[in-house]
Amino acid sequence: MPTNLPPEAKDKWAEVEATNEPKLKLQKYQEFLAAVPQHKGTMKLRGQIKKKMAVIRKDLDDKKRKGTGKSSGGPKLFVEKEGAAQVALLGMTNVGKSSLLAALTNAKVEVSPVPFTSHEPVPSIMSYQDIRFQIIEAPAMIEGSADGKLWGMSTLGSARNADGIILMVDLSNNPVAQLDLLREELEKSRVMLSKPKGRIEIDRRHTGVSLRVILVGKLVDCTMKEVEALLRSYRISDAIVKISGEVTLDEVEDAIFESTIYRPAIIIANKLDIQGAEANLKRLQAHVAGKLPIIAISCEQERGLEQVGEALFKNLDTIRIYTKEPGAKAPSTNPFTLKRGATLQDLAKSIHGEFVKDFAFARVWAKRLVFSPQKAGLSFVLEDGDIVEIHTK
Ligand SMILES: Nc1nc2c(ncn2[C@@H]2O[C@H](COP(=O)(O)OP(=O)(O)O)[C@@H](O)[C@H]2O)c(=O)[nH]1
Ligand SMILES: [Mg+2]
Repeated sequence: MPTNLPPEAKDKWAEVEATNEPKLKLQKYQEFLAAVPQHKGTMKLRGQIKKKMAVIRKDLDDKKRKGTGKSSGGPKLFVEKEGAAQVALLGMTNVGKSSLLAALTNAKVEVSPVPFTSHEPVPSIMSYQDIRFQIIEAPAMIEGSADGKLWGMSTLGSARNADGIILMVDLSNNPVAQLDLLREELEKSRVMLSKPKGRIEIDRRHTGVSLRVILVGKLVDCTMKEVEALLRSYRISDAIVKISGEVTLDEVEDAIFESTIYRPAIIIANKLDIQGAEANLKRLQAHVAGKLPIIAISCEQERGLEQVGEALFKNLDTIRIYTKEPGAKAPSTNPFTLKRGATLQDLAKSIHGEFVKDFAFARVWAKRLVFSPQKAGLSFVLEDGDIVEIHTK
């Protein structure tokens, strides 16, 4: 839905962008909001701005209390990444999130029939073969989480911050409605669960470049001129904008405020042991229609739990690379984990920042190669299980 912002609002937005000083930014956000007309088309935008303001306020509050040794008492918003990938475990209260962590991970969690026992993201590590996934139990989702209700900021912050998402539903209690609620709150927070058709990156770090729009793909409902006019109406006149895939004008406007992000997800349907669960599972499967993988489990009876690790591994597009020192007989048993599509350059970077500069060539062992080992350069695309020996200059 188009936001149709008046020029005053666009001017105010330029002022928001121009400052990074928290107090001033807060004030500019406030002025921007006051200039945004209240109608359906701006609902999402207003919600988003309020959330950003809440984050700044909490930050200021935390800083103020630091010297006094007291915390603000508010929930922690993020957890530092650990392991191959961070996965946010989302679900309404009592669906069995803590039970799943207790069954699969090292976490010390509180399983409780009392609703809303977890207020902060709870991290834990789950091992699958030689990979370690970090699973974060997010505070329960409710209707309105995306608007910051209850611990909503922390719940949705966990989702944005993670590499992937588990949507957990309770099969004893209308799982279709639960799933829709989760998806809706995520969508309001601009977290998408299906791969976007296009991508927009607005890079304002460059100054003096004037406005350069690089289009590698297709504008669905507008011309290049209209895109440039829209950007300029927000006073964006010095930036590099990259558009790839299929993109609409609305999506370009979205990207000015906050980029929509895509997170791969799986659905875990719990409490398969309860009467009526099978029928609800069938309804859920029909509703999802193959768009997301569904794993049916019972934490109580420890059924189906063995499928979770593999489903995460497959759907998060993780690959494992085993590095080998030149001259060593065997590769390391502790793999580097990268995203599917990663190149030798990505590997070198994740080993050490300096490695790319010093990189001379690599030798790669893999079954798919005609000649293994094969000599390869930085642009070589890696696959799961590759063994790599990097030679430096
Ligand atoms: N019948 C049944 N009950 C379960 C299962 N998993 C969890 N529960 C119960 O559901 C309640 C909520 O579990 P909890 O893990 O605390 O849910 P959370 O709020 O999502 O973290 C507890 O009373 C659990 O014992 C299951 O597979 N089957
Ligand atoms: Mg819990």
